Amino acid sequence: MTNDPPPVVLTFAASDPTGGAGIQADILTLTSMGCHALSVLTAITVQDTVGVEDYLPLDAEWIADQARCVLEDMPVAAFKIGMLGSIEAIAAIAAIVADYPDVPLVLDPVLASGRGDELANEDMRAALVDMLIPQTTILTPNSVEARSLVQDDMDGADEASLEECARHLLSTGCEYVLITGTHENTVQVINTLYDNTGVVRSDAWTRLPGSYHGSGCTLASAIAATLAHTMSLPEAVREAQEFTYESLRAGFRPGMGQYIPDRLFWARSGDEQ
Ligand code: PXL
Repeated sequence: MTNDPPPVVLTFAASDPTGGAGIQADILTLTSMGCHALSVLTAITVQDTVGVEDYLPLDAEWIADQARCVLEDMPVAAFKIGMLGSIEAIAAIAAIVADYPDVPLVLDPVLASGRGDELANEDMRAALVDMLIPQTTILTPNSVEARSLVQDDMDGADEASLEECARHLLSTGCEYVLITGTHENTVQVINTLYDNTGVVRSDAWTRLPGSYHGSGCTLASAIAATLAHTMSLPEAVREAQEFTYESLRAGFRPGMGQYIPDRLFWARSGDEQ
């Protein structure tokens, strides 16, 4: 154990009352990985473990005020951005993170829930590409989101390979893209990290049988945590995937829908009892 204070990570995300995804997932993940979470709420959702019923974006000024207030008080070691709720929110957050160019930024482009409920419209997708991706250290789309993000301004996007999507996303200004392969028709789940030189690393994971709520939020927050602990980016991505995989493997099904990852899997292991 060390007495060093935990690194501080600011997450911009929406509330998910199930505790599976959203800001609740981020706070759990960051805390479990030894960080202190600052949590700026962007929207409120109404959902259960089966599906999203509705959402209410918060006023962009309220989002900006929440962030400015804590940022003037505390230095942060990383930013993580999840569901945004509105174009105005994207613009407000883009203006804030622009004031902290040296702080690593993990952008999880939340376009839909794992079950396909839409959480961002076409204009918001364009705003993400224009205003936030150019400031992003690492973008973490799943393969469906990666294809969706390039579909408006890439020739032949429909037939593009994931590598071509990654190359296009990198050309819009982020430093790294990690495309996750849960939705691909492969035996194992293959997650691939790209930068401007091509593939940086590719990790294959046993495909778990359940359907999980909040796996993307967990992975992106875990990367923010490992970066905040000053790991190199490829190592940070590897470590974050291990944490996410263990959380999913320990997942539980508290309701009638999807499984929820157990971000505190290590605290509940039976070894010491
Ligand atoms: O997993 C993406 C996601 C992010 N944020 C919120 C969500 C979801 C998926 O349902 O509800 C608030």
